[in-house]
Amino acid sequence: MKQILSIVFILAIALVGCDQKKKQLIPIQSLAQESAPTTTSVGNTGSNANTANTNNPASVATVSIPSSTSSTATLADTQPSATVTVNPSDNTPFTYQTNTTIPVNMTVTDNQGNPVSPATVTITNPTENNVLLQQVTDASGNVTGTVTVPSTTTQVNVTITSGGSTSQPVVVPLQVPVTTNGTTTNQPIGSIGNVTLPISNPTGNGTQIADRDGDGIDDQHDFYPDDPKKATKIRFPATGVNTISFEDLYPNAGDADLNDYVVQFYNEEDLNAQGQIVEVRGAYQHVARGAGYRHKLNLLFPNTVNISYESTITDAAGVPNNTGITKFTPTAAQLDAGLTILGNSGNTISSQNVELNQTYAPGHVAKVSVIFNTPVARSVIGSAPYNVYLQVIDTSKNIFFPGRYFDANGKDLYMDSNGFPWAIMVPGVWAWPLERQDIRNASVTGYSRFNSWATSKGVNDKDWYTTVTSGKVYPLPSEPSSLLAYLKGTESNTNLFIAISLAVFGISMGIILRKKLKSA
Ligand SMILES: [Ca+2]
Ligand SMILES: [Ca+2]
Ligand SMILES: [Ca+2]
Repeated sequence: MKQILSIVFILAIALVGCDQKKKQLIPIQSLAQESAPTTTSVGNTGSNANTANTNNPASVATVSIPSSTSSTATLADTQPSATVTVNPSDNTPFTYQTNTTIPVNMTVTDNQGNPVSPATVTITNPTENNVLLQQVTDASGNVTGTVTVPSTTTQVNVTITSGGSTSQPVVVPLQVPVTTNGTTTNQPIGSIGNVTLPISNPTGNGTQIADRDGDGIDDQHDFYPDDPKKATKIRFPATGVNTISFEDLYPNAGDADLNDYVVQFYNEEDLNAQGQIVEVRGAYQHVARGAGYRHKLNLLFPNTVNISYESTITDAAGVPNNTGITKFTPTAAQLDAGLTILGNSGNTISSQNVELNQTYAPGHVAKVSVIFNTPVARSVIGSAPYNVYLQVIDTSKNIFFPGRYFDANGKDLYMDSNGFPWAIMVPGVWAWPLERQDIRNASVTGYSRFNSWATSKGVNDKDWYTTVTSGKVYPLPSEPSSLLAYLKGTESNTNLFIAISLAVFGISMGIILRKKLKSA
């Protein structure tokens, strides 16, 4: 009986530390020995393995990243080679994005050119040590999806797991040198392409991998090793929160103080072994309302998805607020109308939080759960923060991020007459400008490198938000954000509650067992 009791107590203690352990389970690949590939050029330079395979500098070209290893016995000792595409003539308009989404269109082959299936492709960000994409190749060795990283990220790591072992990472640069008409410039890659393993038949002959739930992702890479419906957890941002700011005068240009409606948020996704999205969670806190209008923060998914949705609302102190949404399965019409994350902004925050003399009073917190009753590919819903938008109650206008909706002439409907967006996302806890202080105006801005970033169309000063002039932005308390502090509090309380319940359960089990022993 004592043994049973101690097992239950150990279980209880394990649960208290459960969050921490799960975080440690995220597979972190060792950093590669080699950094960027040797210099590549795109153009008509002939037969070198590192050059692009096009004679037309204006078209999409493929750049090879060579393997650093020659053929060796096992996958674990080798570094695969990879290709990326680059499109020197790409002129995607700058839309003030601080993150970058890169398509992945990959076929994994061995050194004989045969597709490798099954193989697990894992793409991580070595800077933030987080998983960006993970899925098993299909029968043709293919993997399709996207990875999303902060625009400051310079490289990602790709590893291949097959036949019970994992390759060394191949380091994929997110910018490559491109030579056009004798001029070499760094260009962003257009996609991550094929990966070739320097050995043959890595799947082996029925080599068993430890895969308790049989979903095809080995236990070491499986964030949910006992749940065959889930394999990978992706968090956005990798740690902490990001900030979303809206200007609310759409369709008129705003004053660019980027504080009319501000939320801090993060998202988490659970994916299955095929890389399909099974579940999305989000936490959002309303933190500023430098506006007269009232708003709602909504989420728009394609009306074809089959989901269950719920939103739990509390105030900043964790006291439940009855404006949440009970779990329901939205119809196509309800999906088209948008799913409410946070309701009427006239009620979700008590202070505007936009003047130096306004004491910070953060607003309501929404915890959102989206369960995909039918899992969907990444292409269906896109990347976090997905299609989140502001509904302005007073004007009946919806305000979206740029880059999504265009008129018949191709003009972005959500870039204003000055070429400025109504919505911007900034990494981390970001101190927004004071009321009516235009972030672009050199004499009042708190962000001296913002204009350089904007006028260079995102090429220079990608981390403009890290240079802040205090006194010219709203004086936010230092990190961690109140959202994270709040969530940390509620999560540890929940686990503590489970632990205490289990301990009580264990004690009662002991009592029952003792009674049984006595009566026997
Ligand atoms: Ca598994
Ligand atoms: Ca699993
Ligand atoms: Ca304002």
